[in-house]
Formats: sequence, structure tokens, C-alpha cells
Amino acid sequence: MKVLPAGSSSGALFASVPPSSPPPAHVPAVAPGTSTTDTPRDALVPAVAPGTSTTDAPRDALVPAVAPGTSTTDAPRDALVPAVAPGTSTTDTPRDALTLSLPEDASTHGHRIDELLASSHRFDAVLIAVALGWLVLAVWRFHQAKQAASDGGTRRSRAWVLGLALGAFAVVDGSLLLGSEGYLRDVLWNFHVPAEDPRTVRIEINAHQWSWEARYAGADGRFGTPDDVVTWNDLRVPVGAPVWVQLVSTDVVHGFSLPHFRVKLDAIPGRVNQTWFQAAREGAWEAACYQHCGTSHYRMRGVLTAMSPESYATWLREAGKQATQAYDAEDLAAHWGWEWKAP
Ligand SMILES: [Cu+2]
Repeated sequence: MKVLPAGSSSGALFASVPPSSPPPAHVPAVAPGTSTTDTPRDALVPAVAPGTSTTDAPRDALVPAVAPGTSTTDAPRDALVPAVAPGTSTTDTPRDALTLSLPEDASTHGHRIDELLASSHRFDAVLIAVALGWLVLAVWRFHQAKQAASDGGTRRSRAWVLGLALGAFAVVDGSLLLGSEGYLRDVLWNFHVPAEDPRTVRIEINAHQWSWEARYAGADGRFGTPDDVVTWNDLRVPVGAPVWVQLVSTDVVHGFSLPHFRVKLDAIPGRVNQTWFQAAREGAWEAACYQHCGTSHYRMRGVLTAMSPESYATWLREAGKQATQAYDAEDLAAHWGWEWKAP
């Protein structure tokens, strides 16, 4: 099977998936083409909210991607899934809800974003202190002794005000500009890193109402072949290797967000967007949608699991075998995807 005809362009994205086709509600996390009435997973699903259409398949967003109780052939994969750290992943604990700090940084480069934020906060604090101090001083010095009317200031005082404002702007925004430029050059726009690293993991992500579908090239390294591994709300990556994501949407604009990796990327119908990141350590973290994308937007979340490179390789190999066995050339809805785009 081929996802796209040879030589097809981006115009042929999702040619086999009608735009209005509802997301398959019961597709297992791995192995497209498996029976569409996979009831064991349903047993784990919280009740659907009143008024929610049963055809909307919003439940996928809540279902563990590899649910215990699915086919026994899943067991080897289940065994590889790291335990979800408390306070991370799919549920916000009260602690998370109350904290003002950023989520923990589980990525290799996220600290550069955090440093930019921290430095701008420091500047903000200094400016607020200066402005407030100036205000208090003025109130104290001029409280009753003077007329409450502006004299418009002198030429010298106006020069001071203008100079201070321009100076603050140059220092604060200038450092943000320089810091951002460095980050863009070194990380965000630097696709040489994932392109040149042989360990790079490429993932095609298809966002739709209301779940994340991810496609991995199998052992053959090519997308659109029977050993492609397709997961639902379940991203697996190896620690320490660049992860290169290309992202689309089949319906509305979604926002792919990995808060613990400082990753945000718009998923736009008809367009392939891309980014890359790198996991710094093993664990499981939330993958969220940051664009309001419909009634069940709040359920559009998955789990990103960072695994040891060995565990990841084992998982991909096993999942690729199962995908090959379960491959169904007739299941057109399962054959979305595209040839990997050059940066
Ligand atoms: Cu969304």
C-alpha cells in the first residue's frame, strides 16, 4: 500500500480520508486495521458527559493509549511503559493547579525558554520597583505642599523621562530580542540538528477532534508502508535523541503542546508544520491541545513517554510487527500520512 501516489505533493495530503469522516472511536492505540469494536478499552472509559454525541469519539482523549485489557499480544509493550510520575501526565493535581511556577522542564533545550522568561521577569521586577518608588517619593514630597497641577515639566525633566523610557525599552526588549534570536538560531529553526543526527526519531502527527494520532515509520524507516506504527494519544520517544515532529490537522486548527518540553506548534489543515525537541530523561508527560477546537477540546490530551533508547527500539520493533500483521489495505481511514518533508 502507499499512503500517497508516488511524487504526490502536499496537495494530496489525506487524499484517502474524507474531511468529514468521524475519527474512528475504537481504534486501538497501535496496529491500525484491528477490529473497530474494541470493547475492553471501553470498560476503562469514564462516562461520556451528558449531551455529548456518541459519534464524536471524544472518549479517545481519555483512554490510556495502551490499555490494560486489550489483546494479550500487547503485553510486551505494556511492560515497557514507564510508570506515570505523580503530578504529571493526564491529570492535574491540586499542587499543579496552585503553583505559579512553570511545569518541570523535561527537555534538553527548554531551559533556554525558561531563562528568557526569568530574565524578563527580573527586568519587570526592577522596573516595577523603580516606578513604584518614584510614585511613593512623589506622593511623599508633594502631598499637600504643592498645587495638584502639572506644570508640564521642564525641558530637562522631559528629556529624563524620555531617556529612561527608551533606556528601559532597549535593555529589556533588546536582551529579549538577542536571547530569542539565539534560541531560534540554535534550536527552534535549526533543523540541521535532527536532520543530521542518525538517532533522530521522525513522527507524523495528525490532529483531529479530539485526539492525537501519531505515525512512526517502522523498521524500514519509510512512511506509508505496512509496518508503520500508528498510536492514539500516545507518543513514545527515546531519551537523548532528537524528536522531529511534522504536524497537520484534518478538521480545525489545533495546538500541539508539550508543556514540559516547552513545545508549542499549530496544527493547521492543509499545511505541514514542524518542530523538534529532545527528552532529557525518562518519564511520562502530558501532550495537550492549546487551541479551543470544539466541544470536547478539554479532552484532547495524550501522554508523551520518554523511554530508554533500548526500550524504545524494542517497543517500535514489536509494534511494527503487530502493525504489519494487522495491516488492512482496505482500511482507507488508517492510511493517512505523507512522505517526510525536507526542512
Ligand atoms: Cu484540539
